[in-house]
Amino acid sequence: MRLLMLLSVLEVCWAQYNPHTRYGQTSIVHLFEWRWDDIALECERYLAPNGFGGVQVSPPTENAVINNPQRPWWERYQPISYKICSRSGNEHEFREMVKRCNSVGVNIYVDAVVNHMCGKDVSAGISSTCGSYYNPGLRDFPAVPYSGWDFNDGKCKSRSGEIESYNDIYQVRDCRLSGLLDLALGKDYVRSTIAAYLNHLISIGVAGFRIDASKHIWPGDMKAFLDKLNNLNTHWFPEGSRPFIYQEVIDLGHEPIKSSEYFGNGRVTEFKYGTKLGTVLRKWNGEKMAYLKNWGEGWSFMPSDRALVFVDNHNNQRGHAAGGPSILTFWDARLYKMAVGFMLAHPYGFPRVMSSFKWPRYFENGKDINDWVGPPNDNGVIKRVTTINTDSTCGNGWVCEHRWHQIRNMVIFRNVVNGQGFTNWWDNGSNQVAFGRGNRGFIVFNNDDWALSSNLQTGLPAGTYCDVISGDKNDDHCTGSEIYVGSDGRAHFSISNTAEDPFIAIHVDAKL
Ligand code: ZXY
Ligand code: CA
Repeated sequence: MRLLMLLSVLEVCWAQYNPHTRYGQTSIVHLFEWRWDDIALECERYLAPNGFGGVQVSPPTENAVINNPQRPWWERYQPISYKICSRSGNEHEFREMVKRCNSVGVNIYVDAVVNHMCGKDVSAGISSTCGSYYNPGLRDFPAVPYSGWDFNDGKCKSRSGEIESYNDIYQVRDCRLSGLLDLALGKDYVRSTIAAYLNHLISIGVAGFRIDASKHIWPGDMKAFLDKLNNLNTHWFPEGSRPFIYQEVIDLGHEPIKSSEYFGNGRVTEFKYGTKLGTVLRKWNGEKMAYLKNWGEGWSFMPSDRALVFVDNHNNQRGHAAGGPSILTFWDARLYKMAVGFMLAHPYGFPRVMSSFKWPRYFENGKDINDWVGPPNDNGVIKRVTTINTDSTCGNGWVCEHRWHQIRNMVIFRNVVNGQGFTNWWDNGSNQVAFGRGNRGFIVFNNDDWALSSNLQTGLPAGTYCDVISGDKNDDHCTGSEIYVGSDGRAHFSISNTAEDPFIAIHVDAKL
């Protein structure tokens, strides 16, 4: 009996739901389209010192070079081989990044594009990031190798061979997603080839995978290749650690395919999270922050221990893939910081922070005609991330939301309150809310059109705390505002509705 209990505890600890972050780090950041050498530097100079647990990196494989439009970001979602060779760097640079990030306790998670190869109409040749030959028309990818037998052309039952209806679960899994050649994941050869690619990355030292387009893979086929994966490299991780798995399933509740079908394989992206949080903060559809009291499963989200949560991702921030108008991004910086702050303070799910590049957003008839634009580059070569030391933000077109001090300090807040419950909720029945995390941290928001001035129970020990949104704790003083918690745990908060950042967060590591 005791042994069984121990085994089940071990299972939870080492299983595919566990991100294996180190030192009690509780979130990860997506460094979208960054070069491997820049990520290595960022791990050392910024992510490790500020408590980030890991990085989701862009797909590392060789991909089709698309010239019409000119090198879009989405070309990296059109693999043509599993050589580690992309605009972010070669295999040597990738290995150096993994080694340098692991050495400072920051994990690497790879975006794995395994549902498909490139589009069927891409022309044959060597227009690929590593010069490998491929012929999509003939289903020939000799650098893998894959041939006609390895695709679902025969299995797909739609008239065009494309996914024509998301109401037909067979089409969604067996047909082409906007022309992308659909791999036959029912075949053992394809499963083994994918597992060999992922095992290569595991041997290099990565900690897990985002499985792109998971909705388009049968859950059983997913399980079949995941079961072939090795445990994580014991040079960096405890013996018996399974790779962390989070599956990209866009389930807003309107399609027959449900996130829950994938829970057995690992975590799943909760797309309702950012869609709903954006709606609440924008005060659309009569939503208000007071309704966030039962945020999480109470909003019919998936179980917290299965959820990978985010305010925006690389698709929906530019209107792609379930990118409804409610999604908040760096373009709406004030509300965005509140949303990310709320996400990081709230115990629901495992959070991923987005880090973007700017693009020349331009709406025509409600659509951003530049939604395809790729990362900052010189003649196709991705630009380095330059950091501006005075405020530690970024230049060269990189947004670096993870370096905004409000977001960085909330990443730290989440680590400080790790393991604490959701306590001392307060709201004014409108858009002023507050909650604590046990006796470790407390956060207050004012999204109303009038000032907040309230005496609230924080649950914290008496003392003077630095607000980590308006500033930092610097040795023996606060660079922003100070909050005084009395011996009864209560404190007075005032937040102007016109404040640059209308929220305040305090925690025990920022107490004077
Ligand atoms: N793209 C534009 C132009 C090409 C890329 C587009 O209009 N696509 C047609 C709509 C289908 O959207 C796509 C979805 O997943 C992808 C796509 C894709 C996954 C990929 C590569 C892709 O085109 O090109 O690896 C998609 C899947 C869903 C869903 C909604 C959208 O509910 O299950 C895009 C690119 C989107 O819109 C994209 C790219 C990478 C991703 C992703 C979406 O990881 O999630
Ligand atoms: Ca498929």
